[in-house]
This record gives sequence, structure tokens and C-alpha cells, in this order.
Amino acid sequence: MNALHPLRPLRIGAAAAFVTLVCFLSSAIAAQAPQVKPPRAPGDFGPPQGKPIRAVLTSPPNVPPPTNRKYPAKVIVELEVIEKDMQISEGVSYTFWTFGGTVPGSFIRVRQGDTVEFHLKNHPTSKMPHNIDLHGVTGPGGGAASSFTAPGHESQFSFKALNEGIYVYHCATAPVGMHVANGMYGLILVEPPGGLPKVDHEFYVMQGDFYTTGKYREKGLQPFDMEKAIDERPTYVLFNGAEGSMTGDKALQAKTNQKVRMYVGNGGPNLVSSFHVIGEIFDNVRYEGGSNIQHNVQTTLIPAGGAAVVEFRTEVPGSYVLVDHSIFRAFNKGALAILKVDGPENKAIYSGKELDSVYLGDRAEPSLAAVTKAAAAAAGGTLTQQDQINAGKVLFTGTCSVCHQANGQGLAGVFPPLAKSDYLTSDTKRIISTVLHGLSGKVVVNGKEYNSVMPPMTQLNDDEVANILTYVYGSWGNSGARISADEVKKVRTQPAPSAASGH
Ligand code: HEC
Ligand SMILES: [Cu+2]
Repeated sequence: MNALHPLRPLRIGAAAAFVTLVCFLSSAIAAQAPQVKPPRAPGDFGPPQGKPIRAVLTSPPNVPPPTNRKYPAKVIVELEVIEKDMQISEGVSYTFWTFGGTVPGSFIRVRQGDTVEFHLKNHPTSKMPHNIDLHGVTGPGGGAASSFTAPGHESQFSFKALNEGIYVYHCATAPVGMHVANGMYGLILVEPPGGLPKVDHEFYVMQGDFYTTGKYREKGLQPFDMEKAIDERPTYVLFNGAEGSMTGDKALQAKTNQKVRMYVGNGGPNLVSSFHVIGEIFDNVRYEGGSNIQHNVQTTLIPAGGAAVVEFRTEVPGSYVLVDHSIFRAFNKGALAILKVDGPENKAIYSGKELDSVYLGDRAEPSLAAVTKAAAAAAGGTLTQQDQINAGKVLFTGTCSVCHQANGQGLAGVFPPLAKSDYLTSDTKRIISTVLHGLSGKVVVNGKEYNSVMPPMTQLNDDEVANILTYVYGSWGNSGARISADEVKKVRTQPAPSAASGH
């Protein structure tokens, strides 16, 4: 047996051996993790001192400044529930229920030992009663029973923040799942008495899963789908309540050689997050929001109703992509955000040139505006061919260009060209069907044979297919045909074509 096995001396039963074991363990911990501070016990730090303080609340992705306080105080938190329609994805809106008008709700920051006087208001235009359960509260329901608030009312309760840490809060009014699914969650940070180590940037990021009756990116106001929620089949998985909440010109910003800290929560209601930043390694993770710090972590699990604090240094400039590494959620349900790091290259650490398009597709630029414009025009009955081409170009970049290339030339022997493709001159129904149902088997394009597989683009809705094809037909010397969403709708119900049947 291994002589170094730490449990072996215990079997001998000598007290000295036990002391050796304790020393071995504590020195091992100290050696491995010099930055770990001894975990602090929960504690009553005595009565609040000084004048009552009004808490600074921030909306995501912002975090309130450190309390910078050496004593426990009485801190007044005023939070208002507002039910409102907001954009969940380009051209898609949803009736969110919010703490403070945003999803996730306002970030609250207090110090361990503070006495928090909590005021919960429910806006008069609300249709539902709401309450709040703060995981940082010691007491039945985390405040839920004391904070039940009808529309137009306000309730008040107080608690002492006994434990330091990062905690989720959420609404706990029945049906609880529905209130959470509509965006009713946020984070409260209880700083340790000495505060947290200084960093250059702090960000507030919170994941949530959303359930709409329409498909992913289906336009218009989308109602909540209770059945999908019960079955745990989300339409969207999002950071900060909207697809694109932190991409394009809303990307998080940092410079090279800075320390970044992210408070990352997961509101659920159903999914557990495998939180990862593509191209970074977390130097420190306070996993599960607890007092232990783990180092050199690639992906950290964040349970529904849980949170973590991740920290890393920025060394190399570029776009770093925040994802749930359950990766379909990132690329097909919206769980994707960007941290843009500016600064000089550091070739000793990373030689490469930046290739945004590999990971980002249509999210690399804030150009989805063209898609929104086309959707609005379609709804208003004023959609022009140019609107479709503009929107289609953006969608083509995110969907088709990875194979057919941005210039439509394809890749010799692998992906056929769409530019001046003679295949495109066949019946437009057949081309629509190619996009909807995919294509496989032998095809001849401009005299060259291809025998490969194009997967069905089932994630695209009728508008999107119509716009993409209008763009394809309107580009690179193709026929200029215009495709309508109605045509796509008709073809969708028909069976898939087979490549062998020719044209
Ligand atoms: C994963 C790679 C891939 C993607 C993504 C893809 N295609 Fe294709 N596409 C192919 C392949 C491969 C073929 C040829 C299939 C065969 O050999 O049977 C093809 C064939 C075609 C054809 C018929 C041949 C031609 O060149 O005219 C059209 C039209 C077409 N694709 C349009 C699209 C459009 C529009 C999109 C985006 C909505 C798209 N494709 C996305 C791989 C892809
Ligand atoms: Cu509620």
C-alpha cells in the first residue's frame, strides 16, 4: 500500500499520527491555495452603526461599487416589481416580470453583518401579486412570507446578513415556476467584512431558460408556454434576459492585463449551467458561491438557484465568448455573450489572428438591426425586396456562409457555389425545399459533381428562409428572384426532394 496514504497512520491509532495528519492537510491546503482566506463563520456582528444607508442598486451587467465599510450598518433596499414587454430576441418580445425593470433584477450589494431593511413594491400596473425569497436570508422562506405584495402595494421586512457570499433571490409566488421563468430573479452580494480583493472590472451575468409558444426567433409577442416549461424544453437559454444582451456594441469591455470578476448566477427555472468563457481559464472560482476557491477552472457548474464568482486576467486582446457549454444552448437558444478585450497583441502567449466568425456567426456584429427592420416591415405590410436582401445577408452570414462561403463561391469539391449556380435556375420551390429539408446525394452544379450532405436548416422560420433566398438570388449575378414567406410556408408542408430526381 502507498506509504503516503494520509489515512494509514490513523489505523495505527496514535495521537501523534493524527496531529501529523492535521498538519499534513492544513499545510497541503496552504501550499496549494495561498489566496484562500479562512472561511468565515456566519456571525452576528452586533447592532447596526452609523446612519442608515440607501443601497445602490444596478441593472445588469453592472455591479454596485464596494461598500468600503468597516462596520455593520442598517441598509435600506427599495426594489420594485414591474411587469413589462421587452425584447427577448431580434423582433421577438415577451412579457417579463421583473425586479427593478430588468432581467435579471437589480444587483444588491451589502456587507456581512448589515441589517437590511427591505422594501418590496409592486407597480400598480402589475396583474399579479409577487414576493421575494433571498437565499442570503436566514429565516423561513428567505423573506417570502413577509413580502407578499399585491399590485400597487408595498411590504417591508428586515434581516441580518449573517453569511457572506453571492446569493440568488427570486419570486416565490405560486405558480413559482412561472414567476421564475418570466425573469423574476437576481443576485445579492454579501461582502466579507474586509471586502473583496480589488479588480479592474466587475460584471453581473445571469442565465435563465425561457419558454415561448413560438419557435426560437419566431417573431412577434410570444406568450409563456407552461407545457414546455414543465417538460423542461426551453425555447431560449439566455444571459441577462435577451439574446444579444451582451454582444455587438453591448459587449462587455475590458483591456489587456486587467483583472475581471464576474458574478454569474443561474435563475433557472430548470437548467443547470455549464458556464465557460471561450479562450479564457478562470484563475479563481468561488464555486456554488461558497467560501472555497478553486483555481485553473475551464467550465464551472452553476445550479439553478445558485451562483459563482469567477475571476481571470486578460492577457490577449480579442473577443471572448461567454457560453453555457451545453453548446446547443449557446448557438441555437441564445446563451452567448461577448467580452471584448482591447490592447496590444501578446504573441508570446498567443500567436494567432482573431477569427470571430468561427464562433460568432451572425453575432459578431451588431447588424441584426436589418433583421428587425425587415420583420417590422413584414408586420406592417411594407416589406421591400431590399429589406429582405439586407436581412438575408446577415442571416446568410450566420447560417450558410460557413459552407458556401461569404462570397457564395463554395469550396471546390466539397460545397457547391451559390454564385451564378445553374442549379438555382431550377424551380424556386425546389430551392426552398433544399434549405428546409437539406440535400444529399449526387448533384451537378455548373458542370461539377457534388455528392455530399447539406443538413436541413430547420432552425430557420419562414421569414428567415425567404430573406436568405432573396439575398442569394439577388447577389453574385443570380436571377434576382424574390421569395416570399408564404411560398416558404407552402413548401414546408411538402415532402423533401431527392437529389437524384433531377430537374
Ligand atoms: C453544413 C454545410 C452547409 C450549410 C450550412 C448550407 N449548405 Fe447548402 N449545400 C451544402 C452541400 C454539401 C450541398 C450539396 C449537397 C449534395 O451534394 O447533395 C449544398 C447545396 C445547396 C444548394 C443547391 C446547390 C447549389 O449550389 O445551388 C443550395 C441552393 C444551397 N445549398 C443553399 C444553401 C443555403 C441558402 C444555406 C443557408 C440557409 C445553406 N445552403 C447552408 C452544404 C451546406
Ligand atoms: Cu412574482
